[in-house]
Amino acid sequence: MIAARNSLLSLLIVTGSFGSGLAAGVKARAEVSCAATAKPLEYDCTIKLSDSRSGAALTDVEVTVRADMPSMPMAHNVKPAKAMPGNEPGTYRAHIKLEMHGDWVVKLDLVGPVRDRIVKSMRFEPKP
Ligand SMILES: [Cu+2]
Repeated sequence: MIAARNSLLSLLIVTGSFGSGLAAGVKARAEVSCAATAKPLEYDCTIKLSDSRSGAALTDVEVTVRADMPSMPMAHNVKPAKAMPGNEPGTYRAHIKLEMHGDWVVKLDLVGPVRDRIVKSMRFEPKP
C-alpha cells in the first residue's frame, strides 16, 4: 500500500544511527523530514533529535547537514548547512539546496552535548 503524497513529503526511509563507537556516549536518534520549497531543489528540513535510549529531547546540539548521492560518486558538492534550533526542544531546522532530485544520503553531524553522526537515505522529489 503506497501512502498518498502530501506537500510535506515524508522522506524518511531509513532510521538508525551510526555512532562513533564510544561506549559511554549518548547516541542520538533523528527523525528528518524535508519539505520542498517554492524554489526548485531547495528544501526546508525539520530534524528531531532524541537520546536513542531514554527518548529525551537532545537540546543545544550543533547540527551540520550534508547531502550526497551514493549513486553518483564525486558528482555533487552540496554546501553543508548548519541547522538552527526549532520551536520545540530537540528540534532543529535546516535549509538545504540540492543539485538534482532523486535518492540522496543525508548526514547529520552532531557536536556539543552529543557527538554523533547519523546517516539517512532520503528521496527528494519536486514540489507536487
Ligand atoms: Cu546526482
